[in-house]
Amino acid sequence: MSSGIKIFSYLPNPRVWKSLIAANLCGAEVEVVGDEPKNLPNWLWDYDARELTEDDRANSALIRKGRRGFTNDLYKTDEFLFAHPFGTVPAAFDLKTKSGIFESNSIMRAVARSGKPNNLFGGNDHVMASRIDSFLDVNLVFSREHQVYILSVEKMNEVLYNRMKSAYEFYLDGIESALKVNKFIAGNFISLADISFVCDVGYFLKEVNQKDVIKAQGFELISAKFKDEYPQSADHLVGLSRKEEFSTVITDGFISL
Ligand SMILES: N[C@@H](CCC(=O)N[C@@H](CS)C(=O)NCC(=O)O)C(=O)O
Repeated sequence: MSSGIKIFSYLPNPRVWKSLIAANLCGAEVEVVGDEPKNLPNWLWDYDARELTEDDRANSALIRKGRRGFTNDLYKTDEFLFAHPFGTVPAAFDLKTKSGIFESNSIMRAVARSGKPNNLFGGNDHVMASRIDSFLDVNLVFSREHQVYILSVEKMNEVLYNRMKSAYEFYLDGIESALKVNKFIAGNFISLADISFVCDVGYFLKEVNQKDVIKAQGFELISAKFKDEYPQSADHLVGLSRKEEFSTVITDGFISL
């Protein structure tokens, strides 16, 4: 068992919440370091992440062009990029080995594996563990489409909109079907599949905050009829978000169904 996990990220971040919720459910140790999104260009991205000093700013070897979600230059150490070859946040480290763990679903899985014995990730049941991973893989595709959609929301076009709509329908059709036969997404117990669902679908429903921007460009909110089209998913989302392990992590008002 590892000694715990440290996560560096912009905050608040639903992708970090996945790990914090998992930690609450399995008693794992998770430390979070970070700042508001707009401030991360003023941080040194490193195992010992911290605000930049004048010397850091003068060190051109640290400067990397933001590639996904950041347009400014970012200051990342070589050690950070060795541990995190894709250079993204949330960026997690195993506290004992300093090994890098990236992708929010994988970080959450590492947290679950580092906690007290639990079956959030499927435990010793390899088939169930793989089934949970299957849900997480589909969730990542949905979440990646969402990231592209949000980053381009002010310059919407037909192709982008239809890609998002189809990723949304694909993921939620599957979740709705799964919830028709089981109480939880992967089976009859709570798993990482449920946690990623709450964080990523909850995040997607914030689309409503962009209603005017989307409508002004001639498009409708993709999630406008979420509750009617996906009733089991909506109930599951609300039910889980009210549980203490979730509600103490999720920012107040995030899930407003
Ligand atoms: N699918 C990844 C998304 C991570 C990601 O794309 N992070 C972006 C910010 S939203 C990033 O760190 N970009 C760094 C850069 O632009 O260099 C996850 O779930 O962790």
